[in-house]
Amino acid sequence: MTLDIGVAERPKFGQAVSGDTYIIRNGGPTALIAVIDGLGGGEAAAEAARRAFDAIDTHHERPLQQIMNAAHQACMGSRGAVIGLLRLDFSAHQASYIGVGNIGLHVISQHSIKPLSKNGIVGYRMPSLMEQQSRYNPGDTFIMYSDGVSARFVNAPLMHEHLPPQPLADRILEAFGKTIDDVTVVVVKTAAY
Ligand SMILES: [Mn+2]
Repeated sequence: MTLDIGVAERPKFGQAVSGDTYIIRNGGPTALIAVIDGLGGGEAAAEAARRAFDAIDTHHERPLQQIMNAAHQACMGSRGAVIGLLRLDFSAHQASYIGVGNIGLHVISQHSIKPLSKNGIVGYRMPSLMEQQSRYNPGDTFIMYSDGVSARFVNAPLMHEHLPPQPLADRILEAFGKTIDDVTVVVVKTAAY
């Protein structure tokens, strides 16, 4: 009801498993959206991503910093991961973001919302975490993606086609997904008034 969701993902060319994964926890007054990229490739990357997934899933209602720290603990001894955490508060129309490592977030909004991820590796080297908060307008679209997606998509003509989330995710993957890395694109469109 509150979110229209589209997801497109595929493993690196020649790999059976992806080291990327994602979480969407929606259904209350807020939602949590996470994109996780286990470092390296194949099974070891997938194992790191699974550990992060479980920690985030368990703690998904906590503040973002606590969720990220739980993932950090869980990923110690694994390959490590890069993670983006987005919280949407549907009544305050507030978006909060924490990203560690190369996860991208692009927001289609009248507001200028440009949250950035910080350098680091979850499980190894955590930067100081600061939640970046912005107001959004109902109807805004949030696109989170792993580094298997070229960030050039944000300037592509397809961004002006007003596509619903699933076709938009599919088109971004198709046109801007790299074959040399795992690819994940998560698109969530907030409900308009
Ligand atoms: Mn990657």
